[in-house]
Amino acid sequence: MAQKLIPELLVEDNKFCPGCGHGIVNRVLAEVLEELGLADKAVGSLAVGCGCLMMDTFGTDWVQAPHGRAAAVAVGVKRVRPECCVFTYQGDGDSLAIGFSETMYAAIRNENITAIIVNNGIFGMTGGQMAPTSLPGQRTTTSPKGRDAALTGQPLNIINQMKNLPVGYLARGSVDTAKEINKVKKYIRTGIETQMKGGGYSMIEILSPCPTNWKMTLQNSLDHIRSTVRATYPLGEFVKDGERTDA
Ligand SMILES: Cc1ncc(C[n+]2csc(CCOP(=O)(O)OP(=O)(O)O)c2C)c(N)n1
Ligand code: SF4
Ligand SMILES: [Mg+2]
Repeated sequence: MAQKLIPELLVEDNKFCPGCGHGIVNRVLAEVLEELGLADKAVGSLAVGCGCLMMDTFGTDWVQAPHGRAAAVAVGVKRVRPECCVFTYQGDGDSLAIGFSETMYAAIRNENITAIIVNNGIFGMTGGQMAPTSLPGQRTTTSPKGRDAALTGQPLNIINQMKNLPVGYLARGSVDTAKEINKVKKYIRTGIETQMKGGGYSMIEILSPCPTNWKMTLQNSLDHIRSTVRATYPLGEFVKDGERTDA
């Protein structure tokens, strides 16, 4: 019988909806931590959102922060246990709405942690409300006629907010194709390596489908990321070893 190559860190099947991008990000993160020999040294910080479902299924140590505060908690853990690999795992609503201040100040202080932000353009867990990342015209339960950018502002591009700061590593990936998933893995690996060599703050934003709240099939969700979402949120590495790659 074929061997199942599942990382040992994935101790149970995930609890996400079928087709959710969180499951892919979980898998890639588990592979990176194991390949770098960090599985026993990793401490995750999460707060609210569908990502929290991984607390039961992803076998690292976890700290549950209040809504939005995962970065502040991760900073505390890293400062007292600098030998640990400390990461946040958050959705766009949690990290960029109520948690925007904590997310930004960890970057402004160039704290030596790795932030993973799963951008599905919506508040997934609570039923599909508008997030700071929702696209203009995007229909959500709180913008039933489509997001009006004149009223609610333009979508928040967190990499643009951070890329002029003295941070270690910034990248944006997507799980919409196998090729991009491989790049997400490379980005997460580089972010964690940056942290472990004391290279400062690293953040990897990952475009991800929420077929349930987008009310789309998985295929249409992936096509939508490729055809539309990526135009607002371009993919690639933006800061590496503390240097802008596009400067
Ligand atoms: C103090 C507090 N206010 C509001 C909520 C409701 N809440 C739960 S998850 C969430 C945001 C989820 O969106 P996101 O972070 O984008 O994660 P996703 O589920 O989309 O992955 C909110 C506002 C809460 N749990 N606690
Ligand atoms: S609601 Fe959306 S983000 Fe949450 S598990 Fe389902 S597909 Fe994933
Ligand atoms: Mg979200």
